[in-house]
Amino acid sequence: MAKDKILVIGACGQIGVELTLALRKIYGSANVVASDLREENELLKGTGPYVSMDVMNKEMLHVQVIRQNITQIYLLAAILSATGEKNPNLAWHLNMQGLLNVLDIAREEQLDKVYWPSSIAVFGPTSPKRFCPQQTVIEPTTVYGISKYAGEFWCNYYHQRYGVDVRSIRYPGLISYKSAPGGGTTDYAIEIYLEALAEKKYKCFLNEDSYLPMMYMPDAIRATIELMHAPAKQISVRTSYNISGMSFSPKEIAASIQKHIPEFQLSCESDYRQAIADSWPQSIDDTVANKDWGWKPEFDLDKMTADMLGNLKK
Ligand code: NAD
Ligand code: AKB
Repeated sequence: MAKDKILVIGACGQIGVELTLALRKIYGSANVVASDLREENELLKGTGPYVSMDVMNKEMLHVQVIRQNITQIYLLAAILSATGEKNPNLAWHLNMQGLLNVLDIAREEQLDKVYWPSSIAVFGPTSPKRFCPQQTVIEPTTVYGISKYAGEFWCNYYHQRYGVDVRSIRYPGLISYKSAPGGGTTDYAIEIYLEALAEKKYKCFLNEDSYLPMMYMPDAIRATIELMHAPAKQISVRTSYNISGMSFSPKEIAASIQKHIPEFQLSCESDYRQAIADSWPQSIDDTVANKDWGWKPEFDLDKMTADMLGNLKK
């Protein structure tokens, strides 16, 4: 069997940097090619091969896949919820065409596996607010959510029709300290830690009681790798899996920070992102991911806060 050779597209983003480093530990540095439109991220420099590439340029992507003997693609390039609402056409175009380019090449070159993340943004105001199940009413109201839901069905289609082994997770809002977030509604939960350390206060763009599903990056990276390593016969969902980490509001994350920085103060002034947050569920039911491939989160809010603050101080 051919050796695994992975291409990560969007490797310089919030997830891409950490996922690329984790994959390089598993598969060996030379076997994980990082790629992005942007300049190579500082944390990736010297850790393995890097190519500058636009996922919208299908020909160039195809050449790279053949030239580098790629067997798996992790596609992370996308426009997230808040930025998407500012430029809906661009978000739709990148989020759809980027995925279709990758799925087509995976089919033509008979790649072993493809990973593509969806989001809790597929859910809309008519979905259940609490413990939102895997299969339910799904009527997204953001362009980002619409593109993710359509993407899920393209993944399912390429699997059913062409046998492409494409796997996907609906990530909650991800919190991390290594690379900056890319324009999401849940980004406040990263900014709050940075401002707590720098200014001892933070003005949040969501109301203090806006509950959202969230996850610490180490759990998200582990979930991704566990899903990709699971035997194909265990994967019953070819659209995208719900996974859950934790749920909290700005008021609760502030209280968790105050256990370490008692003088920290939260104020709130909601903007256009409030409507996006209000359209999403507050918590997620991940029973199916747990049953199929054993998913279980490790981090709760207080454990994440201690780890975030400890690492940011360093
Ligand atoms: P990000 O914005 O931080 O990173 C995306 C990367 O893609 C950037 O480095 C960007 O330069 C690159 N990119 C953009 N256009 C490109 C193009 N045309 N060609 C090549 N690269 C391009 O995003 P992220 O937070 O790392 O998210 C990665 C994926 O995970 C996305 O699909 C996103 O929807 C999904 N997701 C993220 C979260 C989260 O909280 N971060 C939650 C749910 C789902
Ligand atoms: C966003 O807020 O857009 C992302 C997501 C939940 O997909 N973090």
